[in-house]
Formats: sequence, C-alpha cells, structure tokens
Amino acid sequence: MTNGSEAERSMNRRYIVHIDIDAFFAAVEVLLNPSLKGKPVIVGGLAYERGVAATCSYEARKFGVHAGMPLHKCYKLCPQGVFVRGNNQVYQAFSEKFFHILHEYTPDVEDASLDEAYLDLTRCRPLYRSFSEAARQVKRRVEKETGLKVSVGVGANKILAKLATKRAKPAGFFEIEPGREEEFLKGLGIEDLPGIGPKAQVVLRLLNIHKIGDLWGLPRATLRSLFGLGGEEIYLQSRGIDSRPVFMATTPKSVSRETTFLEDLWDRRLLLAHLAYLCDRLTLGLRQERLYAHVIEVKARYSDFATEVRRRLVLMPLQEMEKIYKIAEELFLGLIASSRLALRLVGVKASDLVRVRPLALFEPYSDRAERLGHAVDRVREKYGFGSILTIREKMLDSIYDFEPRRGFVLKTASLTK
Ligand code: DCP
Ligand code: CA
Repeated sequence: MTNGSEAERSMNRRYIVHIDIDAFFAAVEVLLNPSLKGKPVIVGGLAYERGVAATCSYEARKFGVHAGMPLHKCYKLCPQGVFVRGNNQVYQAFSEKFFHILHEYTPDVEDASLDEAYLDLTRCRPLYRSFSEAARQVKRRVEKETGLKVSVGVGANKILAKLATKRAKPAGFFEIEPGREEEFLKGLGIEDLPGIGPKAQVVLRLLNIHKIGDLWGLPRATLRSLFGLGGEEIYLQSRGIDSRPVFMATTPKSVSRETTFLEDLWDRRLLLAHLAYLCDRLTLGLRQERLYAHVIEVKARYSDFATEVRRRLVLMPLQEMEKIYKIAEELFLGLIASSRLALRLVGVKASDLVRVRPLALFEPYSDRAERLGHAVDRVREKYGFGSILTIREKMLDSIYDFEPRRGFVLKTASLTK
C-alpha cells in the first residue's frame, strides 16, 4: 500500500463512539435506593407477579437471570434477589440527561435506544486535541453527572464501535486502533455479530464455524446461498465493513393524519369512526418515533370547504390511543356542534412533540396504556394492522375496502401508509 492511499484512508476515517449504560434500569434502582448496592436486583415486577424481567444487575446475572426471563423463573434461580417493579418515567429522565451530555460533544448523536448512543466525532475534530481523550471524557462526564456506569467502545464505524463496547463491558473503555480491526474481530464469537441470529448460528456451527475469523474462509456466494440477503450482511459485518451514517433523530414538529371522505358525511357515528381510525394510525406513528404530544388538534372541513380546527394543550404529554382519541372526540364534537353542513374531511394532529415524558409529579404514574400500545404493535406486526381494531373503527367496514395487512383503504392514499 502506498503512503498516499494510507494518508487518504486516514483522512476518510471516521471516529465513532458507542456508549451504553450498564444494567440501566437496575443501576437507576440502586441509585434511588443505595441499600440495593451489591445485591442481585431484578427489575420488571415482584417475584410472584406475572411478566418478565426488563433487566437485572450484574450480581443477578451471575445466577443466570437475564432480561426477558419470566419473573417466576428469576425467583427460582435467585430467590435472594430484590425484585422491583421499576418506573419508566424515572428511566426516561435519566435517559434525557444522558443524551443532553452527549450532545455537548458533537451534533452527530444517534439514539439507538434509551441508554445507548452512537457519536460521530469526526466533524468536530478541531474541538479536540485527541479523539481518544474526548471519548474518555464523555465517559467520565456521563458517569459523574448521572451516577451511572457506562461502557464505551470506539472504532471506525458503528459495528466496530458497538463490538468494542461489548468488549468493554462492564464499565470499561475499549478502542479499536486503526489497522487493528482484523486482529480484534478474528477472535470474537459468531454470536457477537448482530446479523447472526440463533438459526444462522446453528447452521454455521454445523459447518464448524465458531469464530468471526472462521467466517472469512466462506465465499460471499456461499453465505448468500445459505442465508440470502442476510448472508450479504454477515459477509460485511464479519469484515467490520459498515458505512451506515450516525443518524440524528430530529424531533418532528407534528404528526398528523387526515382523510377526505368518498362522499360528504353527516353521520356522527361514522365521523367518529373515521376519527378513531385516524387516531389509531397517528398513535402508531407516535410510538414508532417514540414521541409524546402536548397538543392535540382536530380539523374539520365542511361541504362548503370552510375549515375549522380546535386544539387542546395537555400538561402531561400523550402517546396513548385511548387518551388521544378521548380528547379528539371531545374537540371534534364541540367543533361540529354548531354546524349544519356535512363534512368532507376530518383530521387529527399531534404537535409540541417531546421524546421524553417528564416525571409525573401530581398523579400516580402507570404505564399500562403505553405498554398496551406496544403490545398492540407486536400483534399487528405479525398479523397486520387490521388484526386489532376497536368496534368504533370497525364501522368503517361498510365504506372502505379492508386489507388485513394495511387496514382500511381510505381515500387519501398517504393515510394508509
Ligand atoms: N429493556 C427492557 N426489555 C428488554 C431489554 C431491555 O425493558 N427486553 C430495558 C431495560 C434495560 C434497558 O432497556 O435496563 C437497556 O437495555 P440493555 O440491553 O442495554 O441492557 P442493560 O442496560 O440492562 O444491561 P447491559 O449492561 O447489558 O447493557
Ligand atoms: Ca445498557
């Protein structure tokens, strides 16, 4: 390799930092209740309750307990464990603080989850004497200001940085130095690659492939014929090739859904059925984007094209279908009460969006409705959007074509997306 291309390569090199909070929910519980320090803590519910562990402290992991394990099984493995139900809003507040700190180091921050982020420091080179020092400083700052331990991995792209974090856990810092990628990857187990699921693992182990280095001997075409497109992914990942950018989730101003009717509509029940369906689609969008709305607005357009909107501000931002529909219904009924015209369009909009719901100071907090929303999404992912609809929404049956995968095919095409 010539010096020129080496220099070029280092010019194009990105400096990606992956950072992940250790045993996030459990660590927060320990902060809230220091007497839990050093104990096996299991978050997700009490030992006799139904449900699964959301996570557990490293002390509990020694007993074989892990996230997703049914609570009764956790109890069997670790009867001395301290079981706590947990509080999502507190975790979200910690998450917000976490991201706030990260944004001080670079605008290029991607939130991979509540407690996990990628930072691309490349653009901010002039700000730092040394990237490595900056990355270590991020770790120290987060730990000092949140009281939580984090693991940090550094590499030339997202997959390398993430694998480095895995190596760094718990509470460590691991940097894959330029040119040492091969050496780093070679010895990792195939189970470490996100592109290799349990099924692919079985197939590869039958072929006596256990380490990432073993994968390098397999031709690209073989991987493709074994795993299809997934094989292509495995080929690239195993070589540490990943050109995905660090993607900033900017908070949109609003999310809205509206539809024009096939014919102008009078019937209140049918109007409300449309409104309910639109709220359902809207809240799906909010959940996907992990957004909560402070303002709910409904819109009505009459047969003479006059358009009116009404909105309400809520102090506790909302994401749940039931709550948003209830407000939308009230606003809508108030809006059309004084009109004698038929309607040609109805719409609902959520705005003043936030990513994190603040702590509930004055009302007891329950995330039941929120969890219900996510459960509905899981069923719909499997069986289609139309697999779960309220009775109110089902009234649209008499008007629109119904596709189990997409739901009702409304007139405004963009709505059925
Ligand atoms: N979480 C959850 N349900 C899951 C997985 C995770 O509710 N099935 C929550 C609890 C975790 C948090 O998300 O604390 C972060 O998930 P991680 O996978 O990063 O796990 P932890 O932070 O708990 O542990 P680790 O130190 O392995 O990152
Ligand atoms: Ca974590």
